[in-house]
Amino acid sequence: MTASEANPVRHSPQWPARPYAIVELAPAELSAALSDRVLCQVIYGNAASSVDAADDPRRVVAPLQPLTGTRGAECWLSPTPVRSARAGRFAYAENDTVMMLSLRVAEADLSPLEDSVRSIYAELIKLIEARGYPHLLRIWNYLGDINRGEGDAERYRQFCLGRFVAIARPGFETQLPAASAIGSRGSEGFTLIVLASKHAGIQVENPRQLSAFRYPRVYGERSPSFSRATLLPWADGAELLVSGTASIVGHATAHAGDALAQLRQTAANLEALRTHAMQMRKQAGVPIGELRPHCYLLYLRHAEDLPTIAPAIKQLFGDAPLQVLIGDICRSELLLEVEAIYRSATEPAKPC
Ligand code: 3EB
Repeated sequence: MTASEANPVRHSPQWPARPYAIVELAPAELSAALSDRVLCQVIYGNAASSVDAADDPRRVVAPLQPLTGTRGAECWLSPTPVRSARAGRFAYAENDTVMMLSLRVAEADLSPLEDSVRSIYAELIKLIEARGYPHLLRIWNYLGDINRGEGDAERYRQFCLGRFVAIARPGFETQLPAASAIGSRGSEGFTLIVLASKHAGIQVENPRQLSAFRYPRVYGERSPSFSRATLLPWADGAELLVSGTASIVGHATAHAGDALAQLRQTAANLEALRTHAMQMRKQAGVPIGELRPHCYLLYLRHAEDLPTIAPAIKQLFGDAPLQVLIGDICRSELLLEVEAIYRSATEPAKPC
């Protein structure tokens, strides 16, 4: 046994219990005033028309239309009262362990895109550091017309460039958050939703995929700054927050144009990541236990592909809740992408 294995606590601060629960709300439940336990309410697509999102900084509209299920919103609840406010262009709520932030920027204020994204991310980093939640755990980026533009002028690539310039600093490639970057059609502008924390998450990469931050030059001037997943060894059970995961093997797109084959490849990628994360006991400082699916979100480019993939969804992803949203994926050959949360059964955390 090495010294670090014998005394893992010295290297990993004590983690509290998971400081949020995620619940689904039906569209009819949205209009009620938010209690002091709400960290963030993410309202999907058309459901936004039934509520005034501007009345509370904790409400944010994700401009993507749900295709299945009854989801009107996803609500992040805190076990303790939160403080919420606006700061610059951001709105946020915090509970002394985590902070959730959101921002919405109109298309008119996004030009040029690279510079705008750079200043948005710089503002984000400044804000979380000032408030004492300096660790980015999970980010959702929703950008109108994400595939518009040719080659390096494509909006996703311009976005990646701006994000990289804001985030890059010595050692940043070991502290990248999990992320999704999805295109909203028919809704311009940029929406950003962020989970930040006082504790640094453990970055997880996928053994079947080249790390996105190492993608070669052909995919853009600067590579995408995100990790495949963030592992959080909460005292009441580990949690794995998984980035949008697509049919990419190594760095190459697999099964261009075939939604069903892409779904199978994506499921295999998720399974490899989950298995890999369960082996990261040493980094976590505690046994992780069996990480089981808690929920999935599938972004689908073409609604018409749903009947083709629906039977396979059930077969590949089982009984965990799975929501389908219409959204564009950041490589035009990709037809779908799946993000996930896995959690291990509650067990007292004990040192390895
Ligand atoms: C990929 O694996 C697919 O740029 O933040 C997935 C998740 C993807 C996040 C991002 C991009 C991002 O490269 C695309």
